Amino acid sequence: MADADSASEEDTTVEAVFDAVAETAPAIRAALPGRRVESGAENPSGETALAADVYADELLAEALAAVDGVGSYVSEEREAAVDAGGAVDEDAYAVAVDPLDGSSNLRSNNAMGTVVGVYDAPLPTTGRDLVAAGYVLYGPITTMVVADADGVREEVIEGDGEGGVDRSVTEPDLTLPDDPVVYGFGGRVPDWPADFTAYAREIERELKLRYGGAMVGDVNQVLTYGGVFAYPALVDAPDGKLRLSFEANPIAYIVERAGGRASDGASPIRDVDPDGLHDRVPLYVGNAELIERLEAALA
Ligand code: AHM
Ligand code: MG
Repeated sequence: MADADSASEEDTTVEAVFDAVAETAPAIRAALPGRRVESGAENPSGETALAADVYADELLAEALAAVDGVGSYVSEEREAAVDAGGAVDEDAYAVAVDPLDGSSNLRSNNAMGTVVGVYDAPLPTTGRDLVAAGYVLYGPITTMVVADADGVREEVIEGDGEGGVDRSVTEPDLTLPDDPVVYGFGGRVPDWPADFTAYAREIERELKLRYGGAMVGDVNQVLTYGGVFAYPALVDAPDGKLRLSFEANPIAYIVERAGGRASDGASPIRDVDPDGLHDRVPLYVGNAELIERLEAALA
């Protein structure tokens, strides 16, 4: 799908993907109060899924697999890709989704999100094959941030989950502020490697801590105020916690399109070549200068 002739077709599919995500968001949100309990199942990363994770995955699978030009639906909640017509159309996109990112925040009623990456190749592949990425943030307001060939925009999404959805663009050209203000780092401090701890000690003297435990919420603060978010390599988990295809790559694409940088500690996230769909990777994103210092600290 890389040739110039198919450019408008690409745009139409990307647009249709985010139309489907926007239309699903109010229903996912409306379903949260009754789905704070465990589903009884584990996801492919070995974590206990909540009923809300499972339901969000089902709604998104149905909506995204129905989009013309989407060949496969790939989810953090599923072992394997769902064929959405990809077998008959080799030009189709693969859409990778973390249906409910940060869902452990549901019990304590804090922010969560949905993460979406649109890849121009079957997964697993690198983030260089992303043609667009976005996320929905279920905060006090439901917002959707979309990064594509045109740049990054923020929309507010309103709706009651029954079908009708109102969308309004609140920020047509989202870029990282030059002067960083906030930072948020995941994992327990005693589990951090010494070189990352030394970097964190510097950063905490310069910036203000903002950590909410949902990557989408924490990255959205970095995009809003400038700064750095990390879920670092841990001593006993050198690949960190976040998944490359569903979390790190889409967030890397968005932050880079907004003028920032995204690293695995040594190289751009989008250069990481995965072995499997559910591979994990350390993630460091934010203002370029802060990510360059991070890479120097870990070198
Ligand atoms: P999830 O997709 O299963 O919810 O896990 C990912 C989340 C991220 O949103 C967040 O950055 C991280 O897990 C927080 O982990 P912790 O609770 O260990 O700080
Ligand atoms: Mg997640």
